[in-house]
Amino acid sequence: MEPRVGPRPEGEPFFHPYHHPAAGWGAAKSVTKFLVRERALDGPRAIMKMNHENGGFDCPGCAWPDDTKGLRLDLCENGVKHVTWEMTHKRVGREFFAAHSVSELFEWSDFALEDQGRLTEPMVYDAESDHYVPISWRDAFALIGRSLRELDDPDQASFYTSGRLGNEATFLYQLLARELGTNNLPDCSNMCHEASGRALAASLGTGKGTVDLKDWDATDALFVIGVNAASNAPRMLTALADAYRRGAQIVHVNPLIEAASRRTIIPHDFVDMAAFHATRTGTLNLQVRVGGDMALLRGIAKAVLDQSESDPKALDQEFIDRYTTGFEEYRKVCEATPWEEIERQSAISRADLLHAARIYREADRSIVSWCLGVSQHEHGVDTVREIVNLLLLRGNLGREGAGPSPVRGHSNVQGNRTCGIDHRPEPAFLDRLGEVCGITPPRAHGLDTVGTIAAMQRGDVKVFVGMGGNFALAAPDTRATYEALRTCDLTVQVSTKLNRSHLVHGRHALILPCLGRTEKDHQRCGIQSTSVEDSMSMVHLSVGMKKPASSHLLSEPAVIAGIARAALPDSTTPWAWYVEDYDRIRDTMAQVLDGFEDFNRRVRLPLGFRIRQPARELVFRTPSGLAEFSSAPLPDVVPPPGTLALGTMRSHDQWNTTIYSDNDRYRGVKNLRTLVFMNPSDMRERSIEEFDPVDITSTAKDGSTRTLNGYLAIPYDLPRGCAAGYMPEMNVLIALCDYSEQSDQPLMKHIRATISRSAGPAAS
Ligand SMILES: Nc1nc2c(c(=O)[nH]1)N[C@H]1C(S)=C(S)[C@@H](COP(=O)(O)OP(=O)(O)OC[C@H]3O[C@@H](n4cnc5c(=O)[nH]c(N)nc54)[C@H](O)[C@@H]3O)O[C@H]1N2
Ligand SMILES: Nc1nc2c(c(=O)[nH]1)N[C@H]1C(S)=C(S)[C@@H](COP(=O)(O)OP(=O)(O)OC[C@H]3O[C@@H](n4cnc5c(=O)[nH]c(N)nc54)[C@H](O)[C@@H]3O)O[C@H]1N2
Ligand SMILES: [Mo]
Repeated sequence: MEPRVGPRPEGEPFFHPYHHPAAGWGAAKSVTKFLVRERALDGPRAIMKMNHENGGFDCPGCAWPDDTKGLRLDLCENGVKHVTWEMTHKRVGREFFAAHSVSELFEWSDFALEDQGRLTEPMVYDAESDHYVPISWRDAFALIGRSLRELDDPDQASFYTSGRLGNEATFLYQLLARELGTNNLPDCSNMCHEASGRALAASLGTGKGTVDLKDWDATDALFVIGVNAASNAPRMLTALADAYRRGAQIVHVNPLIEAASRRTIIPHDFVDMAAFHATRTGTLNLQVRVGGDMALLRGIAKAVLDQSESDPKALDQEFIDRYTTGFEEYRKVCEATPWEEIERQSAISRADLLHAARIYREADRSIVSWCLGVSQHEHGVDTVREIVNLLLLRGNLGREGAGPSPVRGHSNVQGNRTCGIDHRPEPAFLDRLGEVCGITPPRAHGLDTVGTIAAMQRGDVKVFVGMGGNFALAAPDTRATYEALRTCDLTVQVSTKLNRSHLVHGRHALILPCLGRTEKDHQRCGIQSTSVEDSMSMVHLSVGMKKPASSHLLSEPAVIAGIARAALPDSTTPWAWYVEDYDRIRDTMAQVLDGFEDFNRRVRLPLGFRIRQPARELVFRTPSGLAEFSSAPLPDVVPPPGTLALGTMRSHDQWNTTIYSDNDRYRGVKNLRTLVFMNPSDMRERSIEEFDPVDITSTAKDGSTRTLNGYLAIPYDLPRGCAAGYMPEMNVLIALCDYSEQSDQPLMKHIRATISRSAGPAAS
């Protein structure tokens, strides 16, 4: 049994469906409790500086863009928690590590590990005592440098990025890897939106969405697919409520009816708060089968095409003729897909599909927005391409209020890719990088997240560097990932807080503590700022304002430069000079990266700048030079008899592997994370009652099975044949070989599972 992830519950497991509006007083109460617990009572002062038009730091929470109206204090419960989590007064020093061995700490919950507070000084693993002991920065860098230099091949090292690394550090990090000679740059995006990037690039010649918040403000119909916005992008609630007030249609597509699809009270609407006045945030809910989104989208497209026979305005034929290719083939595929198949695969009735199609047809401008409910599937790429197909039918691209709008996760995950974190880099990018930086970048594709773990298993990766994140816990196949990390010669984790990845380590291991985004970054030429890019391609500066948690912390650029200088003694890259003044990094980036011309000036404009999106201007960098319809066949996603399609997701009170409590407010759950939400009929069929302990067994593509015992069953309103539970606990069930052939993403939203009543006790 794996150690517990969440804290020790404060009471008995509790479940009762939640009927209050999202955000509002529930959020305010939860924030207050959290501020008190973290003893971060200067939190509110810091929060006033967050996401500010001029200066201030970027919320390290999600990648939802800042409100461009400037005046509103646009923040959310989870953003506040995220910032206070970093600003906690608690500290982990050398005494802590002296008092607790690594084996002891391994038994602690993940909550308890992070709850110890901020890391304060570099530590190295001492195998003899099984403790982490202090090490100087210089010796730490020397150890990494030596380990990297001793490798037979630079491809024996792998450099992971979690999506909050700022753009400047990102650029230095990929430069380090490529100067060493490897494209092994796995990142959290490999588990997150890889499918979206690949699909958008294939269809439109850009890996990103094309809309911004102004478009959200102007659209007539919003389709929100596979995202739990109230918890994971709470500032979207503002946009949804505004859209509803304007009279826009808002269609939510999700197996679960999530809080954001109902009503909200926006915390910064003080009058609404005082009056308990809630605004609706949805006009139609479609409870799609897990993995059934492509069928649903095809159903809408088919209805629109049917309608076009009698109503020529149903399609934007002029747009289709002028800007797209592949339409006739797509029309044929839609015609050839029978309604019965669409209904069976999507679990949505034809009547509901026609209703959604009418909304889409009657809207002048539509936006389709999506997140992990779409991307973390075997057919994630085809599904995102189907989203684009649907948009193209009515020319919903390249004009105000219309287009695709993926919701990114980590605050700078999009910027990481823009700035070079890519295990499959474009040759043109490598050419420019080589030319400007005077290096010879490797050309062969590198390893992604799953590829890195598999290479460790084979003994092919020996040095692992984690630049933020919690690789051990976030990656699939927990037990296999642990074993893989333990085969490494050296594991290095650059982190702000203690986590599982420090305790699942190689023969040698380092914990390198770094500054957080809220903290002042003092370098030779003064206080430094870093830039980030949000979900809508806006790039802006972030400047920390807090005194660093410890005087021994280094910034991420300084850590990377330290490693580079030790690993590449003959490097002509001016690593130390770059770190003295990040403007110098930005000047180099301006020469290498598309859309970053005049970077230093433009990033200092009050709201930063938007990276040009060719597809937004109807310029398509595809082989045909046009937007390309795709005509993929519908996959069969109906689970075989007796099995369920089990998806993993976040609770309200967690940030990926960081767990704040055992509660999931909007789903009505308290004091419980080891649960599985099931359809009541599926429970009855298996003689399972509410809170019964159950065993969950997954079957992988290679036929191997994995089991979690003693999870508690919770009856929930979701389609038959579907079930859901929490990440990261359920990563135990996802085999390493269970990744999408289209995107290489682990199948985190579709585990083939059987569930039965346990003979044993409940998991604790
Ligand atoms: N507070 C908070 N904010 C976060 C995060 C966090 O952990 N906490 N994580 C950040 C990160 S890295 C990311 S990537 C995002 C993640 O944001 P989300 O994508 O919202 O993340 P999940 O919790 O995985 O929820 C996925 C949603 O998809 C639905 N779903 C599951 N399967 C399907 C399906 O087959 N079809 C459809 N249509 N829907 C489905 C689930 O019911 C759920 O509502 O949030 C970011 N923001
Ligand atoms: N089963 C399942 N698994 C999933 C998912 C899922 O839906 N289901 N979602 C996947 C997704 S979308 C993602 S993005 C990944 C997330 O994977 P990761 O990004 O690897 O994980 P996080 O939990 O976000 O990382 C938390 C850690 O980051 C460190 N940290 C925080 N702030 C900073 C900082 O400023 N600098 C540095 N250097 N470190 C910092 C802290 O030490 C903290 O412990 O998980 C993936 N795993
Ligand atoms: Mo993510």
